[in-house]
Amino acid sequence: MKRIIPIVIVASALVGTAVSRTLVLKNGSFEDFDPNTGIPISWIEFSNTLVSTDVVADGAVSILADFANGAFAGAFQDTVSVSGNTRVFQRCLALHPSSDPIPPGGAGTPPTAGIKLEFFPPQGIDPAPPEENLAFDANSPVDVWETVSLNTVVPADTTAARVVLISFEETDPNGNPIQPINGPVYVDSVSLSIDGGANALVNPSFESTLSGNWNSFGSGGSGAIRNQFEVPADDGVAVLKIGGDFTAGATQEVSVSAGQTFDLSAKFRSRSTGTPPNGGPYQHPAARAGVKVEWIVGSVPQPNIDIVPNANPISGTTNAIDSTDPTDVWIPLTIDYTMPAGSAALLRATILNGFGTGSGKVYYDSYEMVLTNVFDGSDTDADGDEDLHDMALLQRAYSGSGGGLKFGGLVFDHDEDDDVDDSDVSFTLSRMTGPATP
Ligand SMILES: [Ca+2]
Ligand SMILES: [Ca+2]
Ligand SMILES: [Ca+2]
Ligand SMILES: [Ca+2]
Repeated sequence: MKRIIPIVIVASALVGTAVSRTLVLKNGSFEDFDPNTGIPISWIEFSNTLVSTDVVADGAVSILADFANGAFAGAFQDTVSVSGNTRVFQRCLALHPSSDPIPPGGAGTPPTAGIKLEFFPPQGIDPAPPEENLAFDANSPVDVWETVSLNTVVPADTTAARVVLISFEETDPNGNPIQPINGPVYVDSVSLSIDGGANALVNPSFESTLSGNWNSFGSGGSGAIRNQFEVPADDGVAVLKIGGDFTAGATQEVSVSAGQTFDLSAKFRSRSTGTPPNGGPYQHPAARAGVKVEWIVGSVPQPNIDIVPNANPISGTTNAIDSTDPTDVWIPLTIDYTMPAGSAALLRATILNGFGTGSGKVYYDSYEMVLTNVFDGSDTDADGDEDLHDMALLQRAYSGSGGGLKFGGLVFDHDEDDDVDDSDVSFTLSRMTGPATP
């Protein structure tokens, strides 16, 4: 179970402005490792990417991705799930040695190494339960339009809503329809007002073809279709007809934001003429129809921030090195990415050596990844507090004004000037919370 990071949306961070930070990457200096295997704790390695004492930027070991035979080599760590507008900032040091550097690649694709930020479906951010008003049933009068409405507020973390016009039909234990067979239900004049605005639905009166806006659902021949002439429309000339022996209806998705008022209504009608299931009254005592909303948590951003050429380039981001970079020096790599509005993802941090032809070694050390504007202060272990555990790292990361960033400093460098100095210490100390869970 991944920890859920509660998202507090604050004015977007600007360089030079003090911003709060949460460190979400564990063991980024690779100092904790299994002595029998050389695999660093909290990391999943591939192609024998193990700790090394050959060259080190912080502590006693780095991690070596040896691109020896054209296979990708590296390691990754799944961190936390976040939703839209969260800023993700990664920093890592990489070195390729003059004794076995990244090769130029010859006629083939030049090999590349670097850090990646990969997006997977969010974990632990579950959509809020659906809400519904199924007020139309066998007791509703026939041959007149009845209004069914649902008035609610968009729940937290929600970025989209699926409006559902539905006829809910019970079945017997074998999944067969229950007698008496029901007649269809007709729908017209659907209205969705978000924060009191104009109708947010496309084709709300079914005057146009349904394809591309309303999606029919239902099994066993049940479903929703556009209909004219069977009943007089409430608006225009066409209505939606939901029919068949099983639960069926039509859906349409709209973008929403948490906290917005959500006022949905639609007109429902059944008819006295004809014979079920194609006509006749909506008569089954257990059947009911109405409006429903299913809440949707954000979509996963695409594509990943990768080391392959021209992969989702981000302004201000340098996340890859190749044969043209100097050898035997630690080169800083960064990814500075803000999750798009309406998105959500589990964030995977990856180091990687590969892509292209040839072989070469790359060492990595001092890998940090922070979220900004999630926690007001310096939360070094993503547990939602700033306590003495967090303070213990401040002393280690202190570098003084202009002193550069030591490993562990990224979560404390609130003014983003690449040091941890007295102003960063003041910012941090004034935001002590004590332990969130004693
Ligand atoms: Ca290290
Ligand atoms: Ca209509
Ligand atoms: Ca903490
Ligand atoms: Ca600073």
